Amino acid sequence: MRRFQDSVMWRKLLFVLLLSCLVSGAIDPGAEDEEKVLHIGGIFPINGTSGWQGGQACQPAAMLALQDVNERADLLKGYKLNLVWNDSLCDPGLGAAVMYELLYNAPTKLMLLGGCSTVSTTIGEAARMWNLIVVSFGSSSPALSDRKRFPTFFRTHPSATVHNPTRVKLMKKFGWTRIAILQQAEEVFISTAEDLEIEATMNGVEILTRQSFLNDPTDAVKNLKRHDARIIVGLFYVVAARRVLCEIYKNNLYGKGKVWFFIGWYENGWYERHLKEEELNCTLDQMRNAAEGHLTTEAIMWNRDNKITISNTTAEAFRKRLEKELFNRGYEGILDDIFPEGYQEAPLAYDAIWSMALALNVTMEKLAQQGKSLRDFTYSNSDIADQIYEAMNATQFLGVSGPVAFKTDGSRVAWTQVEQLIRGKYEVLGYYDGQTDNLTWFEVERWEGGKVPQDRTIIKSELRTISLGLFIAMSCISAFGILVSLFLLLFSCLYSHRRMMRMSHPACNNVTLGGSILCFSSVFLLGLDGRFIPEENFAYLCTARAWILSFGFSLAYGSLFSKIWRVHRLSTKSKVESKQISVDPWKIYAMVGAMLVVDVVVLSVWQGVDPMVRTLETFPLEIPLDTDDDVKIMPQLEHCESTHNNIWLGTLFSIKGLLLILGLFLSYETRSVKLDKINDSRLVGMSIYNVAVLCIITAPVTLLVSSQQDASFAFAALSIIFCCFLSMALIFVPKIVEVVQNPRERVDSTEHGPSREEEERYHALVAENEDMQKLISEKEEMIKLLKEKIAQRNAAKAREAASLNHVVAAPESQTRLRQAGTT
Ligand code: ABU
Repeated sequence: MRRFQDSVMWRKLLFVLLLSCLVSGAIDPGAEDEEKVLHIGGIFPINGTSGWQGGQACQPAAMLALQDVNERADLLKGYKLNLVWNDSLCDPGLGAAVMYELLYNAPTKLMLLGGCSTVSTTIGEAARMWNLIVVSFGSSSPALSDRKRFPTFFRTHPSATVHNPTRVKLMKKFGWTRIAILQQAEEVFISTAEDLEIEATMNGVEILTRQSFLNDPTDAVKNLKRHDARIIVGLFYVVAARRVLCEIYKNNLYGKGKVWFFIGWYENGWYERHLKEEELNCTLDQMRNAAEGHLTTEAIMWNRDNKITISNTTAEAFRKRLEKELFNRGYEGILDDIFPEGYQEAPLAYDAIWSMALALNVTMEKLAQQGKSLRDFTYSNSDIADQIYEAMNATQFLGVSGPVAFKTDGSRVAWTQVEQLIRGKYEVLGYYDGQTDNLTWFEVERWEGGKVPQDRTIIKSELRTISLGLFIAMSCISAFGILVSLFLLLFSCLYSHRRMMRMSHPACNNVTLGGSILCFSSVFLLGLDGRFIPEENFAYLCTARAWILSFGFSLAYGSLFSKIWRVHRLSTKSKVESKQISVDPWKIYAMVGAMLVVDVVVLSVWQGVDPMVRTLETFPLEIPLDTDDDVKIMPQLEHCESTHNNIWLGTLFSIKGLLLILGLFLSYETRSVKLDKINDSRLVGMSIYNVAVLCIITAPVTLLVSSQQDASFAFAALSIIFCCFLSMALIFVPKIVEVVQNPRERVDSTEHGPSREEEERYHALVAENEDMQKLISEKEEMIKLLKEKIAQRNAAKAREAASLNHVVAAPESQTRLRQAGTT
């Protein structure tokens, strides 16, 4: 590559040294009579090694035009038009040097003819200082349409912006809404890319990335790959295009699923040439493979309807003449359809000379009326320059490139042609007229894989739903649970008069059953998801789940809790007090009601302040197994969430959690209490253990596995089902067994059972009996006391009597003693 650049440098230096000799030698030898010759200057890109070297075919075309113009007696009467030209190599510096040589060497040039955007930009900007009109046959840069910067610039070559509506039209046709741009860092391509960005964005096409390079496209192409670009518009000269193509091959950015838009003015087989000179690291086959299938857009440069044009010839006749001329000049490859660069633009060069000649002709006639001549033109004569400008602006004719007319910005209006490289040959796919937005399409495009490539990987969002089998199984068990609850409700009502039922507070049991029915229903709601509920109704489902599960819990657990609460209260009173406390159903209802009120308050505030909505959790993309299309699956899982979800859940869980812990404590405290008034207190306690333990485990685990819909649902559903069934079993199975074992009690109690009055009397008698027993025991106590007192008194009396008897007996004994002593 370095050797190649050095050789280019040497060629440029040599070129500058020889420039002046060459310019003077370029004067057409036919223009001998200087007085009768009008001179125009020409700057052609021919022998360069980069950029566009279209002068190879355009210079011969311009000479043919010059010949034709000079043969016309009605044009520029009495004058011959002469073209003084030189090669710019499509190098702006050399282009400027050629221009200075043309201007600072006699004779005076009336106009300048140029090609290649980079050179035209230089000379187009400077030409006004010499009052020179510049006409370009090979400059596509949109920047050249800026009248302020290029006030005297005209071109027969359409602006590169004409491709952009065509490209966008195709993108819309094939449904591509995301494209990338790769551009060479030259003003022509920068301004084209800018225009494309605007055009694309206006039409809803997003620019994924815009990569730029000066000479080496390696990094830029890698970046395109990194961005996963699929539809790429490439804007570069042909030498750079070959480097890009080689990188495209190396980065595997071609073939199925990739579409490249290239500029259409590269000559046929451009990707097969100069591979060695340009030291490309790709083989011919690799270049062919990478190039296959790309699309090109190009303004139509050859008149398609083959009408007679201004030069009394048809486009086809001109083509033949040009090919002969090129062959004579040594381009023998044209026999094999290998054309020199600029072959496509040759009609533009031909028509450019014609438009200059026509404008000069009109100006000459106008000047003649003013007694002036074109020979009066000097580089400081703006008057004649203005008149040439006016004439150029008004120029209209049918040329070999089609109808020639200039817009106010000096650009050419043109149709565009879309081609595709199919099996190594460019096939015309259609034409587009940007002015009428009319696309003529032949439907001959060919896509590798048989399908229009996508502009990106299609991401299909797929809702993760609860496995249908699991949902059906849990729903069936819950439905069965509801039926069992209803059966138990019936049982509770039918046998409510049995002593065993009465002593277990059927009202409380019925509330438990009601709560269980709601909990079972909530299982069904927990299993409903986006498969069954439309997105817009999902928030209602979220609300229903929260309300029904909360209410179900408060009813079922609340009634158990209130029962154990009463047991605890009774067990902590003295026997007498405890007997006086009656267990009225309203007290149980009040406690459950209080829990429901708390639920209503919390849930209402939650719903009012921060309602639950449907949110989607997304998971890493997955590759589908059943298709080789460019599709990826984005799994999503629906959740019910509020903005401050944690606060609301925390509040609700804290309240319920406290109740569960308190329930556990009360159950433990009353574990060995046996009360007649509440005969199933131990079973209720066991139910509470069961509910509390399961809830305390389930709530956090369900939150932890919330991203696994099946596990989370199964865990929650099984806990609810298990809690409900176990509580129902603990409370009702002993009662059912009792009813089954003693069916007679039911008959007795229902047919001859005591009436309410009898029952009250019984209670009164029991109370009276207890009072009497108390009285008796008091009396017995008193009797005992009195007896003791009497016994004490009697004992005292006895002692008194005994002492009296002793006193009376003493003299007698003394007498007896004395009597014995005297004797
Ligand atoms: N069609 C050739 C255009 C070359 C250029 O704009 O420089």
